[in-house]
Amino acid sequence: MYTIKRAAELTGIGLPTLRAWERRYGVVSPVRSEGRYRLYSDGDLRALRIMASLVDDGWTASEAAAETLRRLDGVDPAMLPPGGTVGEGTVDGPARVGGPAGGFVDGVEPDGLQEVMEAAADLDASRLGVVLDRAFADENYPRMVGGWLMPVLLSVGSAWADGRITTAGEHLVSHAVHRRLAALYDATPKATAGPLVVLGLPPGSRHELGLLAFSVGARRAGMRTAYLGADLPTAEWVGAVSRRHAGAAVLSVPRLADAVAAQAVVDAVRQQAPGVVMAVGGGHQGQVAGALLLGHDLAAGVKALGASLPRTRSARA
Ligand code: B12
Repeated sequence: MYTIKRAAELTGIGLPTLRAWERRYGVVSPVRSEGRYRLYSDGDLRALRIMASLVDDGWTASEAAAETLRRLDGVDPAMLPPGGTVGEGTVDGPARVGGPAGGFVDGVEPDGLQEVMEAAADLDASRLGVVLDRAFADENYPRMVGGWLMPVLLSVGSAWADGRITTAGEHLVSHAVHRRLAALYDATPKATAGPLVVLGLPPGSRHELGLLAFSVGARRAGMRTAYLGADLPTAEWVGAVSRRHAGAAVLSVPRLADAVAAQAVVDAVRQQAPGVVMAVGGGHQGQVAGALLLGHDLAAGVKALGASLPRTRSARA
């Protein structure tokens, strides 16, 4: 059993939200300790992750609560074992992703999604590698990222939240994707002139795949980039931007929980280095004020960033 603090750490959901979802929507009913403290079970955590994932994907809280209970399908969350599955427990890909309207581009399931899900469930690294290598061979990089990679990652997240794949299965996929994006980044010729663009995540934020994919696109467009990765403390952002005389700093805000830290970075850099273009991407970029919003599309975001730089670079095909 987990205390409310530990449940918040494990699910990424804030304490007031945890209490509100229990009180208003009844998605969990944690038992109480002798001292009347809430105690969450593994099943409660699973219900909370499903709810969080749906809300993150744009569902209203009440819709998300109804869907969470539907997915748990009468199974008492408290009875589910850690890593146990919900419903039939088959790995058949998500029925829908990204909210009530569905999240796939044009409603079409990405090619090979089923294989990714099965490979993740079986922890089959070779099979996963074959599917990823096939997808990464697409010469149209923005299409591969927006039309294939991001929908696949969202599906992996939903399957993990539903208990259809384990944390190990999710890590297998996200690390394999990370290695391929990092290899592409390193293989892209580096620009030697033009303003430097520093890219990274706010402190506490570890979801870097969207930003790394964007960094590859920025480098391919001829921008001079320095990718600093996940969980960068605010003082380090200020130091890096000032020391390297950066022209722009790009942060991703993948979760609502990352918005406060991202705002602190934007404010601190703007105060210390007012001439630097501050830009944000990721699902919750709209929660950050005083920065250029790069949107959700990689190619459009790269273009918008290029246009905002003091001196733009021409795109390489
Ligand atoms: C892989 C993954 C991880 C990996 C990340 C590895 C890595 N190196 O990045 C690891 C294991 C570290 C991880 C950890 C956690 N994760 Co996680 N993770 C994911 C997963 C499956 C994919 C994340 C991803 O890459 N998304 C990228 C794309 C797919 O999504 P996006 O950020 O919304 O971005 C969109 C656009 O904005 C654009 N974009 C993205 N970045 C940028 C940048 C720019 C500049 C531009 C222009 C565009 C752009 O592309 C996307 C397409 O629209 C998601 C599922 C999901 N729904 O995203 C869960 C998910 C984000 N994780 C979740 C959780 C709960 C966690 C943990 C709290 C779990 C835990 N107990 O430890 C921790 C928190 C870590 C932290 N402090 O940040 C939840 C978040 C729920 C919530 N509402 O907050 C999710 C949604 C899973 C779920 N369905 O419940 N995770």
